Amino acid sequence: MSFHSLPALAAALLIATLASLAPAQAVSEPRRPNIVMIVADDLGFSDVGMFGGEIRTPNIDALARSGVRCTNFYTGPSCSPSRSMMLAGTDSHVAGLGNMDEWLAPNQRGVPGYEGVLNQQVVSFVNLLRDGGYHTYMAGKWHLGKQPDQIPRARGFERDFSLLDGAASYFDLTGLGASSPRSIFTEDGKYIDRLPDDYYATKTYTDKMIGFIESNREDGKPFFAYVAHQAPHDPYHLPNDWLRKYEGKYDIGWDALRQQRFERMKELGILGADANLAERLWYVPTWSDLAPVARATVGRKMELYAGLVENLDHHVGRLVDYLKRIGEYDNTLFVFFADNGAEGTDLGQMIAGTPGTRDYLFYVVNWSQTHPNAWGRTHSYVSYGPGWAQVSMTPFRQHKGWLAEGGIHCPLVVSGAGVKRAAGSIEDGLMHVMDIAPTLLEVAGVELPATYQDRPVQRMQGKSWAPMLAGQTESTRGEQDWLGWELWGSRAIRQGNWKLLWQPKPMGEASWALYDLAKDPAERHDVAAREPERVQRMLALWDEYAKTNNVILPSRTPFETLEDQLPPRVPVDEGYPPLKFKKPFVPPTPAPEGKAGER
Ligand SMILES: [Ca+2]
Repeated sequence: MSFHSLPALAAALLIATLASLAPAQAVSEPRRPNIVMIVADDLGFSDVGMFGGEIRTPNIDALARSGVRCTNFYTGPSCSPSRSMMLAGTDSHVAGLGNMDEWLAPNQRGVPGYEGVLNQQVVSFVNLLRDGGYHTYMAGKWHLGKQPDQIPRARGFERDFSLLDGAASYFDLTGLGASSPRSIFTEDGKYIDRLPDDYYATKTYTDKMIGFIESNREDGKPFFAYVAHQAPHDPYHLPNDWLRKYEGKYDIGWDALRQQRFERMKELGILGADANLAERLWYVPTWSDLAPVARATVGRKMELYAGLVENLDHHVGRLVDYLKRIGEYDNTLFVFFADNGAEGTDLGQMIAGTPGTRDYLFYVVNWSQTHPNAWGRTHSYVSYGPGWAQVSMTPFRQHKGWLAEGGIHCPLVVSGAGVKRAAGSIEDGLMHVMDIAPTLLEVAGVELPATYQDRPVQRMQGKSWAPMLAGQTESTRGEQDWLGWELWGSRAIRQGNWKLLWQPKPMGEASWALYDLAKDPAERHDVAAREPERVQRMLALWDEYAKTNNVILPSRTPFETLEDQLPPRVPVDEGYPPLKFKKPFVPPTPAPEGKAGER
């Protein structure tokens, strides 16, 4: 509210008029909080400072210091399934993202729940917030459908500036591959074919969001602001003055850095004192075995990633500062999280595929800046690979795309209006991205209706965090509550501290494994053989999950040839075969001058 901007007399008259018109109880009712939800795309669990990272993130850290860090928060293993669960409050197999549109298997075509877009069986909670009197704004990546009835405007956003694709250039309209050669954007529900002259994704999304809030702030209605950053999803693109911020910083390599983060996470209380650290992926080399030139080149990728994350934090700070300036900060609830694990697959190369194909040619033409000096700039395509992704996901195993903890265990910060827990506290109860919809509806005081536009509304499977945030309950879920996952044939159930996991080879054993995450967050010890009854009980939960959500296991997956592409899976660090571990031969120092010729 900014009555102070009006002349005092006019303001006094206006207040008097409003008071005489409004019912008495409405005047005394506190205004509902604004909600700012910031999503970082593919950000790792340990990247942010307050989660143990060395990357400078003072603004996200400030939110964490004043609020709650949630250390047992789960998402889906990739972008669009997570985002569908976030908006619908249901499992992704109900909401239309049983599989990503890009990888829909032949046997899933036409099956309800596999539309590849946020389907019409679910209601986006944003529609309900809007109907409930909130302004609803979105800036950033959508990835939930491109048709007019699927875009942000149709799913509840009053104003938007949205990249409809799943990834793209940060500087221009260059798309990722031949099937989306040019990025598609909407602005306020209209498709646009031009970007602002000074466009840089992270900056522009923030500018647009500030503009949306500013445009309506005089009317006193609360707002919901969804900032869906592209950063730090690959390709890593940075403004010129951000390219060198971490130069030389990562010479220590992924093994030492992972250890450093691991220790820091224990100091901060993000991990328990006896937590363990995942084995290095068997196809990632020991850092000390890399030649200096390889270390410099591979290290440069992490430098760019870190710069991209710090830049993201910088723009989070701009939005927070703006809210402070206009006096809305104190009445705003902030939710910050990553949508899935850090990315260890080189998506650019994966799309480019085989020389001569359509995508390969697209890649050669549009992502042509392959020299390290051009990395980070327009038309370069850099992603940091599995070695650094494991650092980002310390202490977990594997990365985005998989159901090991490294694919789905993400950072979450909740702070601001309505959070009554001790500032800077850590909540380790089980939470899930599909809790967001019921939580934000409860915070906004909006009821879930039985029908929406004459259609029955799907039951929300998520649980509201509101009682936990208000300090009324200890955690959102109890020991018996459970969560399920499926993507690309990988399957998992988590109940209490136990996790039952099936992954195809070579990332899994193509059989069910059981982990006690309280003792073994790194999933190093499969205890299924020791706990047959628990396995049976959890298998029954998997059956229930699959049946309830109509899970159709895919006949094909993006990783179906992975076993042929990777070296055989062998135990790491055993020095075998010597070929892989021997130091390069260095010829002996030559004999002193004069003696060499004597034969
Ligand atoms: Ca993502």
